[in-house]
Amino acid sequence: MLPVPRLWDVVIAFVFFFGAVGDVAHAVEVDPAVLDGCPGYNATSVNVDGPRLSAKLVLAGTPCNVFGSDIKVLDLVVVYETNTRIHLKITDASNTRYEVPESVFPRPAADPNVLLDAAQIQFTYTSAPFSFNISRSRTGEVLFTTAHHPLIFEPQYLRLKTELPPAANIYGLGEHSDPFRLDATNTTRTMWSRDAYGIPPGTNLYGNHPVYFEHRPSGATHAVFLLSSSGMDVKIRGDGDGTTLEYNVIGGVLDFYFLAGSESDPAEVARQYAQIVGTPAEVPYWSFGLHQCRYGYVDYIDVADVISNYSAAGIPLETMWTDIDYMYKRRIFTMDPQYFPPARMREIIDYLHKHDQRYVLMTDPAIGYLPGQGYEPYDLGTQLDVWVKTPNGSASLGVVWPGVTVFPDWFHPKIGEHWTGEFKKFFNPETGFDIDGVWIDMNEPSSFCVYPCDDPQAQAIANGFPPNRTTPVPNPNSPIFNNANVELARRGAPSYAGDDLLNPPYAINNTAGVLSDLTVYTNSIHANGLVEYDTHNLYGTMMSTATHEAMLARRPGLRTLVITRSTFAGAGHNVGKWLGDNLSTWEHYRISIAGMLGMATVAQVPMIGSDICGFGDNTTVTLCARWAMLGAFYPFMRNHNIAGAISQEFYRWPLVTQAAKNALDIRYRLLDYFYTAFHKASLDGSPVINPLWFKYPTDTSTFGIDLQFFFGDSILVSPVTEENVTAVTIYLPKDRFYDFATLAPVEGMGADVTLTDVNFTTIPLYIRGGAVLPLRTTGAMTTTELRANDFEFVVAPGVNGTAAGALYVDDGVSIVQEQSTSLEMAFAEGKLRVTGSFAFEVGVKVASVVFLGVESPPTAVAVYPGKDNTPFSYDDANKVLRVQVDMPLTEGFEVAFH
Ligand code: MIG
Repeated sequence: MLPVPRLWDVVIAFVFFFGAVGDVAHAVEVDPAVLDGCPGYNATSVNVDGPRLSAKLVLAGTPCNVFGSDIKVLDLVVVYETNTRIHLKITDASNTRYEVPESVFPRPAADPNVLLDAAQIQFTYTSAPFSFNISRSRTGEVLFTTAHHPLIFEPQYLRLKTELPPAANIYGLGEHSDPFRLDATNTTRTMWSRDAYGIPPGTNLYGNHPVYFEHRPSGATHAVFLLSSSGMDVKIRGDGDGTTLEYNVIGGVLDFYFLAGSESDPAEVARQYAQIVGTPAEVPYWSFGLHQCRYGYVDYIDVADVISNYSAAGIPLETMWTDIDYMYKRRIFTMDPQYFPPARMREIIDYLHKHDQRYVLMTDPAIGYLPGQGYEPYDLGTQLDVWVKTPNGSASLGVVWPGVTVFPDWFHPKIGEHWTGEFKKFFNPETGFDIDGVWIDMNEPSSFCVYPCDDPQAQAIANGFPPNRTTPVPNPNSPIFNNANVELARRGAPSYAGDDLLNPPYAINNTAGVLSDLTVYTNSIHANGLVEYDTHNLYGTMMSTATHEAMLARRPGLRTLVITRSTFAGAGHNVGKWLGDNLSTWEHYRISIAGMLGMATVAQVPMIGSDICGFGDNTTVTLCARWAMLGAFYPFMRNHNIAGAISQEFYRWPLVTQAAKNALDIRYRLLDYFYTAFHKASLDGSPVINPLWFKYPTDTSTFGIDLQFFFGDSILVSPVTEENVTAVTIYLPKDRFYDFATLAPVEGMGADVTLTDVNFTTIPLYIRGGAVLPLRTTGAMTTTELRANDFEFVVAPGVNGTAAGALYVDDGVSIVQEQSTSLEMAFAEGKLRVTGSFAFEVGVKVASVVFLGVESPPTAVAVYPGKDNTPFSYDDANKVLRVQVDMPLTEGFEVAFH
């Protein structure tokens, strides 16, 4: 029997997406003069105790009450936490206000021995009216100043504004589809998680990372992080006289971390930010392989065909994915018996595992509201009482894929029991579906309802799907589940008396519309009396953590791969992310680089990638070919497509097949190089993807570049960026490079270079001088096979004639490694030294060492330990010396030539 096409998907997707993009924003523009005319505060009772300063801030005049009543007295606490970090917090002196809970975001410890004399940045202040500066100690340069812009602190409106240099170089404040360097003349970055089909620029998207890096032409970079999950608009405005950056926050407290960064090495600021949000999780080695996904694989035969087509085409497919299509009536933790019969699905998963391939399934947070129907995920969660609640204690309802739904409350003490329990059952390796990773979606959280949820459109969706559904749509505010615990749990929690949690006086620029549109109502209650209004932006990260833990419980001791859509600061410590519903357009191909830089480099979420060949709309052959190659340099490489669009697996067109094969071959050769970078990131937060200015911090031409980037520290990726074009103009900084294809030296002149004849199966790559790259030798259909390939070390000296690199090898999957191998490679004066620890049995050898930029053929080459006269070959055209070394990775060695 042929499966029936899932028309409902298309109908729902259409209605939903139409609804989402049809909404208007409700931004308020306030005359800046009104805000600057507010009285501000005076600092009194200032008390300094070592690295800690505290003060009372007392309202300094007639309240201006712009969006509520000015709070009369505030507490200010400033702590020098480390030599490079100042923590500044302003709260209401007399009322508890919401703060991001420690359970979600553990605060970094302060160095008890911090020395003020060694502090790289300074806090100074003026008492009346209160304002403060953060400046760089060595130079006195002001990095942040609130002078001239009074602080405003009202129950639902907090405003703090700094002045910055003209045309300031500001990066971050993601997630967004804006240029990597934000437009300093006019940018508003709104923080409010939103299901953002089509990822429009200038709008709030799925994730929220209220941190920015600011880079100065001197080469210095610092960062400012506002630890707040409240909705906010960060407004950047500027002209020739200067730039201002203004926080407009609708709740919580002002909780800032100022990071000194460095005067010469931008990566340092990323490492300092990692000290606050946590270093990124190490992911399994296999997760760097190619992932294939789509929405609309309508049955298990589709899934199986894709797996075999990849193999027939000779394209290495590491991991197969399945979207919500597998679920029975779109209910999580179910398998559709007709289209995805469990026995067949187990066969597919077994097949994949036997071939060293993997499988990933999607899970959504929303759980079908199906009382009395024997749907365990709902029934058990109801027993445990773990749903987000309305103010009167009933479950807060929405409309998502399964129809009317409830939403797990990740704050609930028993939610782990529920979520992990369902994972253990459904994804049980013995009796369930033995997935290798999880994809979590719709966790903004997304709902199809605009506010209030009784509008005809949402009802039409709910009534239309699933077919023959009989469950009525209850009014979400009706008291269905009376729950005494809610009131108990609220004791001691912040008071919201008088606050308007649905329509606050200051409306952030939420593209979805009002705060409760297309999500859980903002007056909903979480455990401990927390409200959705304050915690909305944490939902995706909390689901991520719960899912990471559920996966750990299934496979104890193994690293997890969880790919989430919504994130908050710190998410990268446990999970990876994809950049949501892009479109199959060149604009989205290009913006994917900025999106990746924003997450990998600034936000510390390095396991990141965009949907390759584009999610919405139809791709073109050349777009997909170019994207296969660009995507080979995303940390997370996944082809994904919307239901209804033309198929875009890499084997669909010969050109794309060839492009994908070429790029994957390079990616796999570089995999241990990249894995080594990831390992370093997990230890200290060093970025795995670098914008050009990270490597050339005083070259102002690099500051705005977001169509080129470094994969790791040393591979410059410069993709072609337009349709039907075989040329690209790129910037080559003043430095020594090597063409990755020919290995020939290339002198960067600090100027644009136009590359021509870049055919549709080639992506321009350069090795940055100064690197020793541990490449795998070519040819592998899985990462398991790849790990049986020998190494080839490529020595690419920089302008000063030296080069250095590292190689880290472990078992690729365990959280705790009993043994690992960690090498350092250093080259100078014709000699490469390989040293390190060799505890992990790598099982392969370094077959050859390739020296680049060797001006003339050597007279002799020696390998130690080994023989004095080692065979070599020399390529005069490209200045490449190739030495066959055949050294096992069990001890150090040297290769010298003269
Ligand atoms: O409302 O699961 O971003 O990747 O294919 C759309 C179906 C729901 C949105 C995700 C997309 C996924 C789709 N999902």
